[in-house]
Parts: sequence; structure tokens; C-alpha cells
Amino acid sequence: MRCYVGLGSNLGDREARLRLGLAGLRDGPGVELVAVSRIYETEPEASPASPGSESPRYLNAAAAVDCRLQPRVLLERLLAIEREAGRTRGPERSMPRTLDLDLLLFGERSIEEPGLIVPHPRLAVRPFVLEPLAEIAGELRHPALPASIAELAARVRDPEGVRLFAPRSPWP
Ligand code: PH2
Ligand code: MG
Ligand code: MG
Repeated sequence: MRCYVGLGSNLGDREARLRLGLAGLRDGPGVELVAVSRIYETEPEASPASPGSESPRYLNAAAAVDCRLQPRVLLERLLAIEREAGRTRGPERSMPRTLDLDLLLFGERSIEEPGLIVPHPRLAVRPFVLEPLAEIAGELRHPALPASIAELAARVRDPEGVRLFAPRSPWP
């Protein structure tokens, strides 16, 4: 199954953390890294829980993987890679994080389970997800919306808030 993962980091050596995340995806069984977008530097999207709270800028990227795992198993893998990269989870959402790996799309599947919602519920409104994703999957149709990823990205495009950070993809 072709799946898409969003990568984000806004704490410490952000680029190194994204690379750690990619290495974690590449090295695990049942997952093959297929494509990686370039890295973007992005303004933090304020958390609804604590509007106005200061948060450092993120680096964001997107990766395509071929996955032979069940969605829940892939999710557990993503969480394990986050932990290996030094992420600790507190009670609050959207705290600064060393590494955030979000399962954006799992083939054409729609899943709504506790802790696992695919397509990612905020995918279609987040320029920091759509801009990198459109680089590697612009033609892809959103499984639940009548639009391609490129069309969704064009709707929310934010050149001020989402800027290219590195001219080349960090992978291979
Ligand atoms: N992730 C969040 C909350 N806000 N803002 C940006 N720019 N990039 C992110 O990856 C991000 C965010 C929750 O995961
Ligand atoms: Mg996230
Ligand atoms: Mg996350």
C-alpha cells in the first residue's frame, strides 16, 4: 500500500531529526521509502488549546512509503521512531517537538479509530503539510474530497508561512 507520512520538527537540530525520522522509516521491516519532498521552514500553527503561545518555527517535509504493514502497526512504528528521536509526550497537544511523524494517507483507505484517523483530519487545511506533499503526490486524489493534493495545496498556499528551507530533498 502506498502511504504518505508528514514529518515535522521544531526543537533542537531540526534537520537532523527529520533525517533520523527518514532513517527510521527506511530501516524498519515492511516499509520501503519511495520518495521524500524537500524540506520547508514553516510558521507554527497555533494550538487551539493555547492560542498565542510562542513556539519555534518548524521544519516540515513529506515522505511516500510502500507499506506491507497494517495501519495500526505502521502508526506504532511512527510513534516508536518519534520516541527514538527523543520525543516525550506531555498532556498538552502541539507542544514543541523534536520529531512528529503523522500518518497522512494510507492508500485509499478511510479509518476512524481511537488515535488513528486517516486521511489525517487536518491534511486539507495545512499548507505546511500540503506544500511538501504536493511535491511528491500532486496528482493524487484525496480519498474523501473531490480534489487532488495539488489543488488542495493551491487553495491554502501560504508563501509567507511556508518557505523552502533546502534546495534538494534530504533523501537519498
Ligand atoms: N504540527 C503541529 C502543530 N503546528 N505547525 C507547523 N508549522 N508544522 C507542524 O508540523 C505543526 C504545526 C501538531 O503536530
Ligand atoms: Mg502533527
Ligand atoms: Mg503527530
